[in-house]
Amino acid sequence: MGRKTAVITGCNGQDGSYLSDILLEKGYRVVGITRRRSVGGLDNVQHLQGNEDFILERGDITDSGSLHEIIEKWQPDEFYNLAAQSFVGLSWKEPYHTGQVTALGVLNCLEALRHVKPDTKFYQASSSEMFGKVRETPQKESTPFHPRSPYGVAKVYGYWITTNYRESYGMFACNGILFNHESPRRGMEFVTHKITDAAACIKHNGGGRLGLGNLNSRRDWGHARDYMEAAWLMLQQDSPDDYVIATGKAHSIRDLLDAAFEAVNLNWEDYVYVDERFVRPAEVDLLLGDASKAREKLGWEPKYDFHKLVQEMVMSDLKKYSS
Ligand code: NDP
Ligand code: GDR
Repeated sequence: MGRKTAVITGCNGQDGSYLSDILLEKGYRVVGITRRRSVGGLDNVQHLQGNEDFILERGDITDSGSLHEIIEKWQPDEFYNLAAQSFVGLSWKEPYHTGQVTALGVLNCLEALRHVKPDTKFYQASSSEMFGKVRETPQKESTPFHPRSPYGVAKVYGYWITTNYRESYGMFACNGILFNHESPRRGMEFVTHKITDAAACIKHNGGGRLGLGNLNSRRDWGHARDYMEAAWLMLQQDSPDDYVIATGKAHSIRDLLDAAFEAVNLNWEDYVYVDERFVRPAEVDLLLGDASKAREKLGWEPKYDFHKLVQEMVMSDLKKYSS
């Protein structure tokens, strides 16, 4: 068999950039889809520019014609749909846009594949946010959904339409139900990077303030690179299925503050205040995943734990300020 071609939507996002790295290391040709932007660059895939196996195509998952054309042109073996309006907080301010991209965008990908190349293996970036107001702890593949944000609701649609195309058309379509995963490539508005960046900035400047929302919520945080290895593994199995990917350990925002500020020898309580603007209309209090199925069937194990993850992010932010 010749080398494989993979299409990745959202390739300049945190996950898309790690998945591009992983697939290129495995010898794939990677076709990354990005939207037009007025200003600013493709920071997360900057290091791949010039690699002849990494091809950028303009496209938008709300524009089905662009997807048809790219699939027709590249005839992918695998298609990873990572594109989304992925920020939960914004989804209350832009619920319609979130639905168009995060829910109906998935349908556009599936329809384009069904018409043009239905044997392509499909990965949908589903989310632990679907569990929302959790019915059991830890959450596993069989746990019922109760989303708590327009984002979570949109992801539930994406999950079910992926399942439906598997059941209706026999497509090789998988849902990765991924719990929070972070890295130095994480967007700055997510709480992990907001905190590690602030710790580094306050250390560098000798002072500053950090406004946050709810300090009591708990999340199961892992590293994006580990989680993208799991996404790849899902598409290498004999049959399509859905998998929870998580570390099995939950920490609060306070724990995150402890770890990040400890890494720069500061006490976060001297700098942090609660800013109501970051408190959400409905909160997900606790997410904790049980990834037993992925461990058993995929042989997947995370390499990073919470402290190693926070340490890597703080060190990367410190480097940025001192350079
Ligand atoms: P990011 O927000 O970093 O990346 C999302 C990417 O999608 C960005 O590159 C963005 O492009 C692109 N995008 C947004 N709208 C469109 C559109 N209409 N057409 C084409 N591309 C678009 O998210 P992550 O990398 O963190 O997450 C990847 C996926 O996994 C997302 O679907 C997210 O919802 C999901 N997920 C993430 C988890 C996490 O903890 N990180 C956990 C569970 C699920 P641009 O750069 O132009 O904005
Ligand atoms: P989340 O990530 O909503 O879990 O979604 P985020 O980092 O935004 O929030 C985590 C928790 O921190 C609390 N919080 C704050 N959050 C932000 N962003 N900013 C703050 O100032 C702040 N203060 C407290 C939040 O209320 C929340 O409880 C992420 C995204 O990557 C989704 O795309 C993905 O599906 C889920 O993880 C799993």
